[in-house]
Amino acid sequence: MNELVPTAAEAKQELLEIYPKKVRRKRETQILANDPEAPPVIGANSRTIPGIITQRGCAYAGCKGVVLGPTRDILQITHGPIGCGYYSWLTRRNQTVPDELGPENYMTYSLSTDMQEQEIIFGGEKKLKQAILEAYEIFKPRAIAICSTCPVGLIGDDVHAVAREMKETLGINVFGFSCEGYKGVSQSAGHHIANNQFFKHVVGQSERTVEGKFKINMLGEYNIGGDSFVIEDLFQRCGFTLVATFSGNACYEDMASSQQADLDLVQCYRSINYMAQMMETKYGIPWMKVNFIGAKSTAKALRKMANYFGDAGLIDRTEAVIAEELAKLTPVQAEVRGRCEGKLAMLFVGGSRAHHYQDLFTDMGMRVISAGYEFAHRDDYEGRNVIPTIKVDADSRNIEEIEVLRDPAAFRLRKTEEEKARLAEAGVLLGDYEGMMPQMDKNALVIDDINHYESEKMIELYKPDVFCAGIKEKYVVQKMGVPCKQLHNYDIGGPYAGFEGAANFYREIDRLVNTRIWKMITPPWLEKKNGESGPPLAARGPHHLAHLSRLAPEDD
Ligand code: CFM
Repeated sequence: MNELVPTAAEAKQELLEIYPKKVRRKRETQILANDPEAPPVIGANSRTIPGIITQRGCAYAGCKGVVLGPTRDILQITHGPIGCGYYSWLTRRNQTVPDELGPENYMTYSLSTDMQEQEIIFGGEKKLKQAILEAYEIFKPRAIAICSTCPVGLIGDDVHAVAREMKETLGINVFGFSCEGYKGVSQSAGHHIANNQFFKHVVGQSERTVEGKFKINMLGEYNIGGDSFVIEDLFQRCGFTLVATFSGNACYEDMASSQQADLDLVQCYRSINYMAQMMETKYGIPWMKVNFIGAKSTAKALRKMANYFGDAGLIDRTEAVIAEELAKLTPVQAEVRGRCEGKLAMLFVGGSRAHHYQDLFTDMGMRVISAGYEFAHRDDYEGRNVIPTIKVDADSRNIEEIEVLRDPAAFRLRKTEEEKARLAEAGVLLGDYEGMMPQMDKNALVIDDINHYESEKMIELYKPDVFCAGIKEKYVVQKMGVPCKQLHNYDIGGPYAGFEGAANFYREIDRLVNTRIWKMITPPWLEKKNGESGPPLAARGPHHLAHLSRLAPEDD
């Protein structure tokens, strides 16, 4: 039995071996040994090869499920056959607390036009109108959003025309999303489509004046397992005024007045960077990349925010909150470190968590030996500076790029170029994201759009102590004797954001990697042919990772 784990090159070779030539040529560009100093060019955001079992979702999932889904009082109607509405119903564990600005909560409902063959043949617009009227009668919402599924685009229903007509008839905001599942190559297309429509139809629609001194928007935080609640609490204690979150625990009114903020925070860069850029162009709001996953990264984000505003009182309060939280967290960190230090993690998640959650593992002294996104773009891996060199293919060209101009009435320059340069010198970088690769170890394997076969192979080759992925992978992985932590919906866990969330995560991972149950499971590749079991995975001795040279971890 080989006690040594393979080098990155050997592992890559093993992963690719099974593929026919053409497939291998493509996957070769998507599986890379990392170099944090000079991130290699990765093949990303391209079509999955048919026949491969990808973990990706569709554009409808990215739009309806991800960006629109977490809002509580925008009534969402799925125009399509019932399955799309049904399977996007409450599966993402978004939470919300209604308040006086948005007292309704429609999250527990799933509304669909339930298209039948009749509508596929003769058109579904009539049924959509009827559904909107019916929904309005029952709920009297302040806004209705219509999400398109594949057949809507295929048969040519004009959801936007229906939305305009209904807006006129009902006197409330009604808007549609052309987020047919087949758009683009993954849910990433749906994010972009959602950003565009939110920007066009919601941002700037409210007349209310938001009071508060240090006004911010939180973009790309979707309140899975209560993360937003933890972050909101930190903001409040430090003295920031949160105008809107896109879109965790958000209501229509919040989002409609978000143009009044003086700083946009971008957490999940992949799903919402479009919004940040459009807001900056139209209203003059600068944006800053933050990460509230991990103790060090949370502290860093809060400090950057306070320094952006530069107010002494705000800076002091922020420091006091950080100190108070770290005093509670440090003993937990020390305790779990004793049991988790040096253990190995792999993360294959969506478009930002594969990066963000590395900070939590670093806090615990664990090592990330491989990570990758399902649907991110090159900038999420290599950093924003590569954007000009990204080849735009036909799939991306199909997604609308809306032209945004400065709004002469609403534009207000928050920071001049000199002020921005001064802030950058002080470590407060605006409008930038350095990507995942610069933060990972040299020679760690970076894998884009990992598929089912490769996941199994990676576990066999590296025997990680924990594998982070989603529900599609979870039970397959656990049957191999390796714990799988779901980083999409957190299973029943969370929150994991901020300091409080970090403590939850440390404890949970500690339990997962140190429980003895895994020692009782024999992975399939060790099973003997005659039905007799070989030694369990955990009996295979320590990991040898000589080929990974450690780099001092830097937060984003
Ligand atoms: Fe952003 Fe997300 Fe993610 Fe995402 Fe997602 Fe998600 Fe994700 Mo699942 S918006 S890219 S499309 S952080 S639903 S809350 S966990 S794949 S890594």
